[in-house]
Amino acid sequence: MRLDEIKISRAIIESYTEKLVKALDVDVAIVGGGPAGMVCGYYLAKAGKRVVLFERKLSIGGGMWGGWIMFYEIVFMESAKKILDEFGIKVRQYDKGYYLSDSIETVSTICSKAVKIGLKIFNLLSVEDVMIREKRVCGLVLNWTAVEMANLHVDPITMRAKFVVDATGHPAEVARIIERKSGIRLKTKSGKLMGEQSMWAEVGEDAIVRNSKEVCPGFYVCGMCANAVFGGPRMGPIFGGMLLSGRKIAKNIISKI
Ligand code: 48H
Repeated sequence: MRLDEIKISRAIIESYTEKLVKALDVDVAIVGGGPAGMVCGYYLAKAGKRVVLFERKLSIGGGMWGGWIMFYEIVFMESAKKILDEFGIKVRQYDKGYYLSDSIETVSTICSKAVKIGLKIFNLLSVEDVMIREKRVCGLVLNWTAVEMANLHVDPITMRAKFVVDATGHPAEVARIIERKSGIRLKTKSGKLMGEQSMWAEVGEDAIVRNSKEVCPGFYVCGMCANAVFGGPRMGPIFGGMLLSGRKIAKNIISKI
């Protein structure tokens, strides 16, 4: 059989376009494919929800690949072990209450299981704005990351979602856009972003899960973004809170759809 380049191009264009069109109107849109966003997407997809995840970079996994200062190990506590066990990730006990996993196995397994169960992941797409109707966040405005990087003047596309989740990590990018543009008072103490605090692993881990919640109608945060929005310390290479917070937001949204 001879290979036809045009047929290859047509196959890719048709298949990708079909996926993108389906992503324009969904139950949940997640921004950011780090550990929190992916775990959130996994549980939503597992519950049969129509859920898409948009990731700016070529690769999914956010800050988890690098483990701790490029040592590809992550640490987590007993409370998150169940999630790693559910994914079938190899876990080693280091000491009482301290567990380790290989960050590369962890990222690739979570990603694989999430996609296989139905999470639609779009890489190389950056969220640059949101849609708001009657003071409720109801969609996202997206552009190709390549357009963003080249600083080209190219208009974006728009998609609708019943719920939007900001899982963009430290920068809390979507929350910042809403704060800057919407005039909506956020459900934080000040009504604005509270900002991330300095390293304190024990407090930060608990705070991440507590702070993973609704920020304004239609809009939730999970992962590192939650502490940036509601104010909480960073925690270094402890990743249990990211997984627990992603699962919490998924459960929260599932109960509302
Ligand atoms: C599309 C975007 C956009 C955008 C960003 O940083 P992440 O890994 O986030 P989390 O919360 O899942 O995990 C945090 C963890 O990695 C971490 O940084 C920890 C534990 N730090 C502790 C410490 O003390 O430092 O992933 C966020 C993802 C990234 O892949 C970004 O590329 C992506 O979101 N992203 N995608 N549109 N506008 N902004």
